[in-house]
Amino acid sequence: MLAASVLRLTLLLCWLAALQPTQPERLFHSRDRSDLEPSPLSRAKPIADLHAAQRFLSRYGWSEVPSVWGTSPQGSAEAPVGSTLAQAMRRFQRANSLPASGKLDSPTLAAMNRPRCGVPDTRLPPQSALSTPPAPIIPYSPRPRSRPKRFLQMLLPKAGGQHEDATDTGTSRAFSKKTLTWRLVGEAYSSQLSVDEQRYIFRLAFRMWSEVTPLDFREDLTAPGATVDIKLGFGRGRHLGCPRVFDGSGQEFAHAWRLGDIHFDDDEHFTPLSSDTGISLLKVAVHEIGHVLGLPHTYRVGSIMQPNYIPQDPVFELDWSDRKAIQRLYGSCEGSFDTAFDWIHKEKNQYGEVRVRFNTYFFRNSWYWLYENRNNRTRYGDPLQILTGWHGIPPQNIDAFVHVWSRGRDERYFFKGNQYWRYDSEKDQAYMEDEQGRGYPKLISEGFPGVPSSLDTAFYERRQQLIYFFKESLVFAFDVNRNQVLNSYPKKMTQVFPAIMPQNHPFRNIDSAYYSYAHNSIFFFKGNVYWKVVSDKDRRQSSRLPFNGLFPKKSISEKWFDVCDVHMSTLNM
Ligand SMILES: [Ca+2]
Ligand SMILES: [Ca+2]
Ligand SMILES: [Zn+2]
Ligand SMILES: [Zn+2]
Repeated sequence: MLAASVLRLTLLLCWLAALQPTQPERLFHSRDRSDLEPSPLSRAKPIADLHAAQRFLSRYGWSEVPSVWGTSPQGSAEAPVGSTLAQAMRRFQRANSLPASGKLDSPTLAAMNRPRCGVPDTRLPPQSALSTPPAPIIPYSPRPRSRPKRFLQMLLPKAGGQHEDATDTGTSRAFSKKTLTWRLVGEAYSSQLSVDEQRYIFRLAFRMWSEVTPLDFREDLTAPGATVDIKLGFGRGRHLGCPRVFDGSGQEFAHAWRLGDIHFDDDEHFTPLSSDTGISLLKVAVHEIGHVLGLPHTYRVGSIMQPNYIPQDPVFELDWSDRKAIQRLYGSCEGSFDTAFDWIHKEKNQYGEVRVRFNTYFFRNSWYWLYENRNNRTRYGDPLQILTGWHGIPPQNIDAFVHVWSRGRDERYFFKGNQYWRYDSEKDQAYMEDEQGRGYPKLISEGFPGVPSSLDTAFYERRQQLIYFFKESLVFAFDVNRNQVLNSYPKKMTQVFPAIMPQNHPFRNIDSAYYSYAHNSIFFFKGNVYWKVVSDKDRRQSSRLPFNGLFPKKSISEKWFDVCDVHMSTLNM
């Protein structure tokens, strides 16, 4: 009896202990993953025979009669036969660099079974038998009989949200606004990565496109769903009420609707940034966003818009062709700069020889870009905040930068308002005080007597050992050795730097005067245009050119590429 009640008590205690959430975390994490999933992982059926290959060619736009999105397995009734099939096969083989036999051999099957995006590859000519959708890159049924209404809204280009692009055979569409909103749909998170991880990856993917276009992307968690421009979600098989059914793990990993939504097949093994296994969610997201923005597939090596997933190191960039393609739709980035300069530094190589190197920087508001002259683009991942890259100088709206650089001197100065800061390039921070123990920042009027405050810009002329300071329409030439403005100055900018073509001159208030070591020339920036100053080399080639003359203005974006703003919310990624 006693033994029985002890046992009962023990059982009760055990039961109570089990009820108490002593280690719920451990329990949760030790669970099998299948516990967390509504159904076991399903696998895509491999393409193994002619019938399946025919469906593949139709589904991805290679046959003459495009498959309708979400078609039933009986869709093969529409599929082409005989020579048409062989033609489609040959097209597919050629695009995949395979011998164009038109026959279903094993390399062709292997190519068809590679993981790929669900957006069809080719734009086929409209079929009179079918009502062709207005955006043929993503074929869909114009009369989806049984589909809920919201799909129609999702599929159809949004009214007023796009414009026709004349350069691209008139079929291309792009968003007409500059700031687009996006959201990872609440009921459609991936079961594989944390929600924060998913949102971070998408934010980064959008940022990569904004780094090379005038577009801005903003995550919007509050607006009504219908007003969000791009909605992203994960699903398996039949998902999110989408007419296009996912196929299980393998083959199709995602699809996108132009000017609309992006779906990811959650049966795929999506992996975060640091992983080198599975399918990089970042890479897939960048690709699908490309579709939403209006880019079709290309088979060009290196492009993010290739239809197949190509495993690479986790760090990747948008290829030159991707950047040019998106800029054909949305234009290139325009904008004025506060200042631009080359940062000279000396480097010793392995033999102890000193080499002079330089980096080009563009400053705008509180951001800066490093410009890669060799690649003719900004560094991947820029802009960055001035605050994080430059220490001890004002974090925004720098007026000017000057590097006084001669045999005995090596001094770098930033100017803002009536003050200036000296920058210690060794310590990578602004000096707190000078050799005499006087603190920075200092007044421009003290350090550079005769030079006005609130400068427009300045640059150092190394051979003459002069700093040219610019304010409004005036130029002040400052002798750094005698520490004074030359007697004959200030002068009119038009006098010191005469226009070659009459009236083609900034006249006053230039943003930046920039000596470029990459071009061995001085450039004046104002707004989104520049004037190049006649160099010695120019005068050797054409002696009639005036000394320091200004060539006619040109657009900055034609010479310096991809200096693009990103949305504030993605500035610190
Ligand atoms: Ca799949
Ligand atoms: Ca300036
Ligand atoms: Zn794609
Ligand atoms: Zn879908």
